[in-house]
Amino acid sequence: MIDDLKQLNESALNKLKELNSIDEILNLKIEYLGKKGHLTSVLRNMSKVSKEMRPEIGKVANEVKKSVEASIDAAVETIKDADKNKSLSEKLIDVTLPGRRGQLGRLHPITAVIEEIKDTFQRFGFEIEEGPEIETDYYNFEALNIPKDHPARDMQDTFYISKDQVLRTHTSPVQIRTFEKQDPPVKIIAPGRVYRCDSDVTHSPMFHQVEGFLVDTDVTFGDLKGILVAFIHQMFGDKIGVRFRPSYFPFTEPSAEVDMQCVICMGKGCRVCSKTGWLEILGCGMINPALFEYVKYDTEKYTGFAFGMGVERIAMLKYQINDIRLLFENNMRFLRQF
Ligand code: 2NL
Repeated sequence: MIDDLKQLNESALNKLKELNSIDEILNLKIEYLGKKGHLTSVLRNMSKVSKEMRPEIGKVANEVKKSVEASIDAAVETIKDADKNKSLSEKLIDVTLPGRRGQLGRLHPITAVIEEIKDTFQRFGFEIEEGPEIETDYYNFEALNIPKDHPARDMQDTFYISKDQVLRTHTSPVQIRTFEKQDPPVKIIAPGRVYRCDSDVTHSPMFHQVEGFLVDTDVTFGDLKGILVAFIHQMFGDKIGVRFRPSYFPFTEPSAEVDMQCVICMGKGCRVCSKTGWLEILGCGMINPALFEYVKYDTEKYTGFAFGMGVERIAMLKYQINDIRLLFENNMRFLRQF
């Protein structure tokens, strides 16, 4: 029996050498050491052995069991180690390589300028209002005192959606809508997209406007001048000169255009300001009382001022951009400069 056990040991170890998968090795373990395995069947003959021999055989059987077990465990470990080394060397990571840089986003220059204008007026106590980009003829023209035969109403200048609907040509309709739902005092900034049928180096069919207005008792042209000069100084520095020139808008009376000293040549005269030393930056005026009739404001009690500016024009002056179309091409090499 001792020979049987030794032979069993040897055959198990020989077979083990041939195996190279963990599954096969575990099957071998069952085949030799399992309940119905070879070792058990050898030991079944124990009853035929003399009592004196039994302890010796038991000892050998134990040794064989331990030896086979140890060899099997070692073989399993070897295979596991090899698998691990293989997967480590395949997925080799070079920890000294520099990391991938995340793309940092930034504001579009138009957005940045709108935010700056909004911030400035919010500090002066103005609130922000927005309105629809598709407007009716009434809000875009009629209630703003723009008569039926005014050139702005022409198909050449305005995008008509239907006989009565247009893409708003200015943000002024927001002001009418605000007047309708709110009694004075009102102190509002209305930023947004507007549309005009026009396209060249300084005109885009879609552009951005910021309009502002203030209605209260005792509002004067002096209040208007004070607010706008403070605004321009905030945006372009308080050394810059500002002047008001008489002008005309259907919705304001009196009206003025506001110039600031050229930011490029500081008033000396250059190509950007056509040698005048001045740049036009916004339009403004005292709200025409005719508008108050539409929204049932008491014209004896209230006066107001309003102003409007083109955001693209301000961005072009601030960042010295010479073609408006650059602002809408979304060329990353252009946008990354701001
Ligand atoms: C410009 C000039 C201006 C206004 C806009 C306005 C709106 C209402 C009543 C009175 Cl509801 N005025 N808006 C007034 C004066 C000038 O814009 O050059 N914009 C780009």
